[in-house]
Amino acid sequence: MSEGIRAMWMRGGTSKGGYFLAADLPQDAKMRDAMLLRIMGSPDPRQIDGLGGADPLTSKVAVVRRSEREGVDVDYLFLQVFVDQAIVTDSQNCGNILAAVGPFAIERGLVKARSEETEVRIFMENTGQVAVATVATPGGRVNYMGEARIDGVPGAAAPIPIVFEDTAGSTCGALLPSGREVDTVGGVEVTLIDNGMPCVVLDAADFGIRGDETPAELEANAALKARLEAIRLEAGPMMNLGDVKEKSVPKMTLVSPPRHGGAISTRTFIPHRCHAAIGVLGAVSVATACLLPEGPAARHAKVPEGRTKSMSVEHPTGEFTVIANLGEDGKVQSAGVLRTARKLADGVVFP
Ligand code: NQM
Repeated sequence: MSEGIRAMWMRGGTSKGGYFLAADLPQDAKMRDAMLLRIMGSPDPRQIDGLGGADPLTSKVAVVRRSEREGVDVDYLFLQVFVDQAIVTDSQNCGNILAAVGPFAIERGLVKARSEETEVRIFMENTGQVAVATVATPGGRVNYMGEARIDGVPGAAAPIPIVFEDTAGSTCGALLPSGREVDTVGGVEVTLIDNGMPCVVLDAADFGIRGDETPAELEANAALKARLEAIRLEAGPMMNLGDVKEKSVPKMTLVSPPRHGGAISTRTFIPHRCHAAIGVLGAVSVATACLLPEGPAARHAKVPEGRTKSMSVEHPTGEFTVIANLGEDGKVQSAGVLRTARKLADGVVFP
């Protein structure tokens, strides 16, 4: 294949990847996935023959199209391209890559920019929910420069606030797919939860670790990784996800007491590498677990008062604030997050 494919390379939040118009990719999913593996250079731990960055966080793809849905601007399909296996999966969503979908849609002319700010309503195909992103568009053009900072990304950029609604049970069909706040899996108490991202919440202390170790330390702990994977494989069917051996969900989040004044401290395996920060919808799900009366998160969480809760989820490179808006029933109705994005390259890639 020598003909190039049009793509934009972008950082979205703390992730990075290729952004494609759906019409520019093969319509057949098998052909599309084979092409994306070639573009990223997978399978290969170094992805030396492609554009992937040898890390799950930089081996990601957004496929975007104009939406035909009422009240929606664009449809966004997220694809995770595995680094060292020939797998491309749509079994998870990604709230970080989502952050650059608004700017991309405006740049490609799918959404007309207004002056100052443009609201982009994005249907997330992986999970079937809508996210609303606000993009800075002074003079009708996307502006990436600004003063907003997010932990895990050096420097500052234009803020992209994103609001999620109705994310409960996004993939698992229910916020608590087992019907319980606490289950015992692999001999430890866990919370199986999905408020936008299927997550298994575990108490770091149950694994003989503090919970504030570096990702490198945790990744070097083979016994920990083996135990987490055994729990994950058992949790998959309990979460209505079936056999998760070749899926990137559920994520495995180890929680411990907050160290820096936040609500909770986290270390998340996604699921085989330890995240340098935490995923967006992963953070929303873990923040929601903190609000349950029982479970590993509730054991350690410091929850602020009020119906609008600013929940600071601590992670290896700082913190991630989730603004959780609770309804009268005490359940999370919507969640707001702040992300930034950057256009890195625009051109033609050769599969
Ligand atoms: O949870 C990594 C990321 C993600 C996913 C992962 C994400 C989310 O940081 O919404 O953003 O959990 O695989 O990009």
